[in-house]
Amino acid sequence: MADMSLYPILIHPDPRLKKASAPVADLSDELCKLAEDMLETMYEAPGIGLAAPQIGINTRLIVMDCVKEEGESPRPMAMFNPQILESSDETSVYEEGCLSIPDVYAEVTRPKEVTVQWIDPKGAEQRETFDGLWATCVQHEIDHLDGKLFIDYLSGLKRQLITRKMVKLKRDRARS
Ligand code: K2U
Ligand code: ZN
Repeated sequence: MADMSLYPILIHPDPRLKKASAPVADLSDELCKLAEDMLETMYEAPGIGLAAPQIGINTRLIVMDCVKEEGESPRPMAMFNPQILESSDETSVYEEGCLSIPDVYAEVTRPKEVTVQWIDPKGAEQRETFDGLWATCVQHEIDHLDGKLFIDYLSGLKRQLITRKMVKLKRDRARS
């Protein structure tokens, strides 16, 4: 395998997680290599999604692989400039987590189905409608590109408690 590199994942609170990311102007080999490294970082975490801002790169690139059933072949996806074209009125609730907010889980309500358009690593424009965990994940990742975290959907009090917990976690990690 070409030499892959793992990236450290930023932990909330971090200003880079709140910044809106810039669209990709031109696809390049290094951006495709970045997508490969992000998939490697995601699988190692482990996670089912990862957005470039989470590794401190504010560009509009997300990776996903929500295949969870053992034995099913994985479906690694890299999406440049993903855009939600349509969202269902019907919603679904999922207990979400975030690799940038470790060990915190909370219910988030989102549209059940979304139609997404993006550019793939070959530079081709793709469009697909997602439902289930894929729909939840792609919305969670696109939020990251807009500097939005799943805790932003919670009450101010809950968000404050979680942020304080993360500040303490970062302090303890810095000490160890
Ligand atoms: O973006 C991220 O931080 C990775 C997220 C993606 C995600 C969050 C909520 C719901 C679906 C996807 C996760 O931390 S990946 C870990 C995970 C694994 C299985 C199910 C939910 C979350
Ligand atoms: Zn996240």
